Amino acid sequence: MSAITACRSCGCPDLEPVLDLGRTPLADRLLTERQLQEPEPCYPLAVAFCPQCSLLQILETVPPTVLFDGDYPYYSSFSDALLRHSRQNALELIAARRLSSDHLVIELASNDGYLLKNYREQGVPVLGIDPAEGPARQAEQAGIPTLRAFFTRELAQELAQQGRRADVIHANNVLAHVADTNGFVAGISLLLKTNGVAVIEVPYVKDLIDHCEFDTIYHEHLCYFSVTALDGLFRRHHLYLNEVRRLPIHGGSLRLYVEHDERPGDSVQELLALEAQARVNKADYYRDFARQVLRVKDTLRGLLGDLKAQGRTIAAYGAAAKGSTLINTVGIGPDLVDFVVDRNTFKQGRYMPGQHLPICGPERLLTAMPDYVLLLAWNFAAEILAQQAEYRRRGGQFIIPIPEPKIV
Ligand code: DWN
Repeated sequence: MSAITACRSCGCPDLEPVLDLGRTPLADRLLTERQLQEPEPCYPLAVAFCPQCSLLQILETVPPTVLFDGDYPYYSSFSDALLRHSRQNALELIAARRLSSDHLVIELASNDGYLLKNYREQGVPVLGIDPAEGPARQAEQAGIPTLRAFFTRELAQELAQQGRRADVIHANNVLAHVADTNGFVAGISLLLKTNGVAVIEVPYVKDLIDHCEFDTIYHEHLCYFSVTALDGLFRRHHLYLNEVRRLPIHGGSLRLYVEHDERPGDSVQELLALEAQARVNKADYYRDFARQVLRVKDTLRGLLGDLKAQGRTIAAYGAAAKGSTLINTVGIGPDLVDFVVDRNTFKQGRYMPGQHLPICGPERLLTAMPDYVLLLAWNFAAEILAQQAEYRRRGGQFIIPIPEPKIV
């Protein structure tokens, strides 16, 4: 573990502190019963802004081999909304670029094959790259060839030398996770064919700040990107952001279309202008964030405390990484919440980091009928509330914590 002293992207040493969330456990390190007895490592979680390239970032770097080991519990395929989102993305690219058996689509951080399976179904050759053993195994079982590896400049070089350059590279929710930001982008440049496109999704920092999504800050997420910061990062590697779309997924994301040639569409200029107007590229845009976070934390703690004082029972939904930041920074332990439910079977039977809340299957909501359910996976509120129609019909209520705690 180490703390950076200069910007992860441009190397500027004058990082300005924005928010300090204290020391927290690793958000996806769900504990087994035996591990509950062992000391749990906690790491500083502080956010800073780079005044030179505008990148928001955390200071601590936990080694990737610790974060994404054989126990990594995140499987993309547990959300129907995410599966639909990914399928649309693949089908659109197959049509737009007339992809066929003569092409190659490579996904960096391909997880359980949730996206590449759509290309495979249409006869387009694919290669997944992912270091996390469990999801990679699942992908291979679904017929997706998967290299168990972290994507680096060196790996890109190796694949390019083997003649395995890509027509399309996908990199969803991985650019922010990589410690060597520049090496990763340089690798994309090496791996992408001259007329290929890299389609990259990242959570959008403007949504994070505007909707107070502080729980999406944890050690896996090293960077929080604006279009301004991304534009500079890609240019450094002679890659160009030619189109960008805002998407609702994960609380607000950007989908970037990056190519070797510069031919920017209006969408890039529009978002750069929006960011300049909102001052996303200035430190003062982030100054009030820490105060907003404190306000949401106090309101939520107060609400849960009042409900408990009235004798109400409370559970939580979603053993999400963001849920770990929320419960550990707000201080939501077994005195407030009895259990967490999640439909990822790998997570069931384990315990949330730090607060050690037990994780069970969603059917527990109907058997225990807690009065309230704190929705830790608030980014999938529509999907989860629809699934839990029966719990709500019987009188159960959800608490949505972000951007402002509210009962629905
Ligand atoms: O970048 C990352 C993002 C994209 O995903 C990672 N580093 C880790 C992960 O973050 P997360 O754990 O906060 O992601 P989710 O997808 O918001 O987590 C939702 C959780 O809720 C999952 O454990 C699955 C679960 N779930 C469920 O039990 N029933 C989700 C849905 C939609 C459901 O219906």
